[in-house]
Amino acid sequence: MRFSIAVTSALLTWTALAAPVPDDDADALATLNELAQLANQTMLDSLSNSTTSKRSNTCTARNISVRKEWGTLTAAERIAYTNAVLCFQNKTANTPTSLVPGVRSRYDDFVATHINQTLFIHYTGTFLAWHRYFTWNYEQALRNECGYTGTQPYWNWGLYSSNPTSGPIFDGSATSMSGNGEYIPGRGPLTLSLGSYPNVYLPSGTGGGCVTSGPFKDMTVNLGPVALPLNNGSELYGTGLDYNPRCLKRDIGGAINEAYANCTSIVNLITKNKDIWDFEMVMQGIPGSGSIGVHGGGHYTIAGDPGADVFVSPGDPAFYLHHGMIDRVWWIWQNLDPQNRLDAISGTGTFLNEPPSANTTLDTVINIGYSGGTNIAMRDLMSTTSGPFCYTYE
Ligand SMILES: *[C@@H]1O[C@H](CO)[C@@H](O)[C@H](O)[C@H]1NC(C)=O
Ligand SMILES: *[C@@H]1O[C@H](CO)[C@@H](O)[C@H](O)[C@H]1NC(C)=O
Ligand SMILES: *[C@@H]1O[C@H](CO)[C@@H](O)[C@H](O)[C@H]1NC(C)=O
Ligand SMILES: *[C@@H]1O[C@H](CO)[C@@H](O)[C@H](O)[C@H]1NC(C)=O
Ligand SMILES: *[C@@H]1O[C@H](CO)[C@@H](O)[C@H](O)[C@H]1NC(C)=O
Ligand SMILES: *[C@@H]1O[C@H](CO)[C@@H](O)[C@H](O)[C@H]1NC(C)=O
Ligand SMILES: *[C@@H]1O[C@H](CO)[C@@H](O)[C@H](O)[C@H]1NC(C)=O
Ligand SMILES: *[C@@H]1O[C@H](CO)[C@@H](O)[C@H](O)[C@H]1NC(C)=O
Ligand SMILES: [Cu+2]
Repeated sequence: MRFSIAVTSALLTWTALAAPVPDDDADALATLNELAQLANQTMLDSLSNSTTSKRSNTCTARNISVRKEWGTLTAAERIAYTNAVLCFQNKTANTPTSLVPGVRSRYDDFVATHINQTLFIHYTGTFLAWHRYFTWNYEQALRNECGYTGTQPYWNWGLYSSNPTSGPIFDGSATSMSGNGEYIPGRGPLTLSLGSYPNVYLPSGTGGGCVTSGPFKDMTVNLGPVALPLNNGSELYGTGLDYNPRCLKRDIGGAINEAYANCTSIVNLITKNKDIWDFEMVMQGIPGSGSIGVHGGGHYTIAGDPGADVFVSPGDPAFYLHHGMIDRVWWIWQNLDPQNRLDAISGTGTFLNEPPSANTTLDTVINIGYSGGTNIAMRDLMSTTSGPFCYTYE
């Protein structure tokens, strides 16, 4: 008896030391994992059931590909991924320089596309599906053009949320996505302005300068800025399309991550918003509410240049791990009630419907320009196991 108590408390101590989430968030992490398993099982069951399946699936439970959290990848798998990204940054661009003078690589094709379409893919009915297609094409390009054999990893923001640079994604090691920028002291908050809504002030992180170590230490950011908030109340503007080579800057910190993208906030987003409009607005932060949602939470945890620039944010390779998680959260939400949620769409084709535009529907066609892909209808982007897709999440 004494022995088993001693063993149990030793295990608890070990768990507490190794725990990547604070105690008050640990239950929410367990709940999030349960929700993911339930969603996954429902989805896998429907793959082989023509009664419940809303689509003809070409995907089976046997050959579906599985996207994983960065921390669960082996060191070799992480390095294979970052090597593929470096390779992609060294491949010739498809975008004509007559259209975008600053593109220097295939990687930049994706950045240029996102810059070009920013006002038609955020706070729109296409937001989730567009970023699903964008991220999937990036994953496919890494595989087809750079020999990557794995899947797109994701960043579960709730892990290490109070100290993200202590976690495996941002610890700056050779097996990370590179870490923080060099610390630049004395900076004020990041000021986010959105039309006539009150400003949102976000605490600065513990970096601010160029990334100092890891795979992307020597990376060159070529495009941007378009609208880059600085930590002194002003914003740097540009077209974003000209050649503007500079280092990758980050300003990672725990305050934004913990306040907006902890496990509890992820679980609440999924469970408290039954309607797609509420779900996608809470995820992106309801303007005027003061919240930036988990979407803003992830982006401004990375921050820096181009991470804090809404237009140019895919210029930081961590973007795709962040949007992997955005997609995973949508996938969980959808598959908790697929009959009602798989095809749920709300919103229009313009940022906060400004200027007013038509409602997005299943027939709305999107594209990702010179990044790749085709013109594709929303209908084909709603399920991760039909249309072009055949993947699930761990
Ligand atoms: C398919 O789903 C229906 C409705 O949920 C269920 O009644 C049926 O048993 C399922 N069929 C199979 C083969 O699992
Ligand atoms: C998975 O297997 C099914 C049935 O064999 C096949 O039709 C489909 O093309 C496969 N999909 C992938 C992505 O391998
Ligand atoms: C970039 O590509 C060139 C030729 O395509 C190759 O010689 C060079 O080694 C590559 N550099 C890196 C860092 O992959
Ligand atoms: C903020 O910093 C930028 C870049 O260092 C500088 O150009 C700008 O003048 C500063 N703005 C204010 C209001 O201090
Ligand atoms: C977790 O996130 C929610 C919503 O974003 C927030 O209200 C709460 O204060 C956060 N928890 C911590 C410990 O910061
Ligand atoms: C667009 O969607 C809104 C909100 O769902 C709805 O009230 C409106 O009637 C729709 N407009 C058209 C033209 O379908
Ligand atoms: C930007 O979008 C417009 C309108 O969709 C398109 O014609 C143009 O080719 C796009 N440019 C790039 C670089 O993708
Ligand atoms: C979903 O199913 C796949 C395939 O069986 C599995 O590898 C993966 O871990 C599952 N994910 C969850 C969250 O249960
Ligand atoms: Cu985006």
